Amino acid sequence: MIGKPMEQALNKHLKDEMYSAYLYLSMSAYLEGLNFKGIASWMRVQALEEYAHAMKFFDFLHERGGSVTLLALEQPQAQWASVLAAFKAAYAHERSITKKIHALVDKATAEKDHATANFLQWFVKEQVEEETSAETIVKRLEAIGDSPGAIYYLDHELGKRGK
Ligand code: OFO
Repeated sequence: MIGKPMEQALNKHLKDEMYSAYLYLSMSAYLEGLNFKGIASWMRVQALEEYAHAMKFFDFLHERGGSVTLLALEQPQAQWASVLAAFKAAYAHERSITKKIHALVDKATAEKDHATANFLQWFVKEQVEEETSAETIVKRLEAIGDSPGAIYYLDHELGKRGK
């Protein structure tokens, strides 16, 4: 049975993962508005992945005999200055999620909650991938600069994700 402080911390993080989904869905809507259908689709797939992350917390809490409490989500930002600005925000968001995951690992270790510490290892690994994928796109967009041909090529390429 999971302890109450850890139950609360995992419920808070479940919300953070749902917020990640909400934020990326908002970015997807922004990108649709710019008519970058492929990049918008990439973000939409990312939002679904975040929902799946949240559900891992949902299921783990139940498996451990804990309760799930769905907390209120903040309204995400809706506009960014550019596609690059949106991806820089996504990269910064992933880095903040990594810090939160690491803090949860520290908490689980301090409380000798080995089951939770083990569960969180999947997320430690996942965050390495999440940061890399956001950072790679930021670097590509920085290299592209104002070249319309290159950004439409990227739009086409990112649109293949999940298809
Ligand atoms: Fe983007 O990895 Fe979950 O939040």
